[in-house]
Amino acid sequence: MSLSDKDKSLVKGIWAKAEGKAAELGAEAVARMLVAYPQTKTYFSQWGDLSPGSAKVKKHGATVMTALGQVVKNIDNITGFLSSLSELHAFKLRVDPANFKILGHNIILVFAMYFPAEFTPEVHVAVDKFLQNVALGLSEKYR
Ligand code: HNI
Repeated sequence: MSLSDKDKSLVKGIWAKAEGKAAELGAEAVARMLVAYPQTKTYFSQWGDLSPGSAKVKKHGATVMTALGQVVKNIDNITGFLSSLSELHAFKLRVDPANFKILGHNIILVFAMYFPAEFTPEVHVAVDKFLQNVALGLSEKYR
């Protein structure tokens, strides 16, 4: 499902609003993923404390959102841009790609929480498509 020009501009627009709070949004999304979908915790067992607000969870939230911000800047070449991260998640981290959708869901949720006025149905569709493309891009090397 490719992104239309309108989708791309809506994604860029909401991202511009989110950018200043990217670390906070990412931490919230990752923390919620770990609580609401506890099967995702297996990949982070070496971290010890996985509770919301823990230092590692905060840091990883910032890492993921920074990467997503870079994807937004490369929105015309999502799969190409994510190729090395796909390789890392596939062969080194061995993350089941089903989890990319789970994190995407939590990211959408956090956008809706933080930007209730701006997160219109049109923005929702655009961000959802964007995150589906990110999940596809990250899954590219799993073959
Ligand atoms: Ni993910 C590390 C980006 C989803 C498990 N992940 C990273 C890094 C980036 C990143 C960037 C740091 C790479 C490096 O050190 O070079 N991850 C993303 C993005 C998404 C995503 C953009 C989806 C939107 N990762 C997931 C999911 C899981 C996941 C859904 C598991 C549930 N990622 C990991 C693990 C690491 C990781 C595990 C290593 C963490 C560490 O520091 O030990």
